[in-house]
Amino acid sequence: MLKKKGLLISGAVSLSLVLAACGGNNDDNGNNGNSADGGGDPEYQWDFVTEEMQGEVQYEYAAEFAERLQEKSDGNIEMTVYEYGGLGDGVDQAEQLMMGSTEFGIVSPGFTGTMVEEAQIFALHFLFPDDIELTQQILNESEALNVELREKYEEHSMTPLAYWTEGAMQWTGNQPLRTPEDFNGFQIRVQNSPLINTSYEAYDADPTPMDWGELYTGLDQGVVDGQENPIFFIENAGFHEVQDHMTISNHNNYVAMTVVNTDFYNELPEDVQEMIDETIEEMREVGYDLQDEMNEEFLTVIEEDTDNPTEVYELSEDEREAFRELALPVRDFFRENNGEDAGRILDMLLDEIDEAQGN
Ligand code: 6CS
Repeated sequence: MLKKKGLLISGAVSLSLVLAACGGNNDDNGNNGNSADGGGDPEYQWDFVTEEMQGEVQYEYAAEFAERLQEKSDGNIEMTVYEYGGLGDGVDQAEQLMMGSTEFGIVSPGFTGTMVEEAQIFALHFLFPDDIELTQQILNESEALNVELREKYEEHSMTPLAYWTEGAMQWTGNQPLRTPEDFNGFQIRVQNSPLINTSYEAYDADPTPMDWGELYTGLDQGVVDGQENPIFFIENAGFHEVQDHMTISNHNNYVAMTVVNTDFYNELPEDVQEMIDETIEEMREVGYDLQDEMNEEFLTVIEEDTDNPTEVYELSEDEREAFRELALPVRDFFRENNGEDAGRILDMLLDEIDEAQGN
């Protein structure tokens, strides 16, 4: 059995050491003080940290983002893109963005669950439409997220420039997961967000926060019984190798954010900010297509992997309804426990979702 995770992490660590050795002395804007006349060093040298490995959605998004900015700026902007592990785990990376030691990053709201209370909104199951394209449209246009939640993040010096989907989340387990009863006492690995815990406690499960770097071994050794993720990530991280069952539940959407440190961004010259904003807009379609293609491709790979057989079961609408009923009261818990603006932001988002669905 191939331990993909072990191989990948050692790659990330060695990459970070090489990159750290190459780091320069930049000012607060990542400006190295050199002029940008041909042949010189780039005017700006920034870091872009991701939570995934080369070949996966976040890394490929970041690499493309970096390339486009380099081209647009005629080489004056150079970004170093880091794989997962290059600068620590998911929570470390969010903290570095907050402190400004990293300029850009892709952050899963689950890793900021203890910093920005209202951001735990993404932990609510059955909130976004099942239609991923429509969900992406809502993520692009939502005022609740792009104005109100953005302000909440900015209080912690992180500016989410875009929210984007990495696909619907599915469950894997060491047993079939078809009814809420199947979750009774089931130890499910979750990201470090209290509301994700509450969402699983609603099914009587036993949620266990863990970084994904420890998850392959955790599943293999029975430290946890299962986990949730989009299909491409389940395959790429090799979780299906150590799990016998995968449930197509579509119980939530995996939302990632492209984040920039707030002070760093606000202090950039206007034309540089515009270049960044323009690239963010272009990347919406690129990010969508990346996850769309990978989620489709890797479902087939899992289904056809005879060396590591995984029983794939798709929940019926009635079966999903049993989970939805238990998940709905968690919205009230969110309103009451996740910051003074939780209820207002949730209501705004629910109205926006209704409108997008034509209700
Ligand atoms: O489950 C996780 O923690 C990881 N899942 C994805 C889809 N991306 C990175 C993240 O850290």
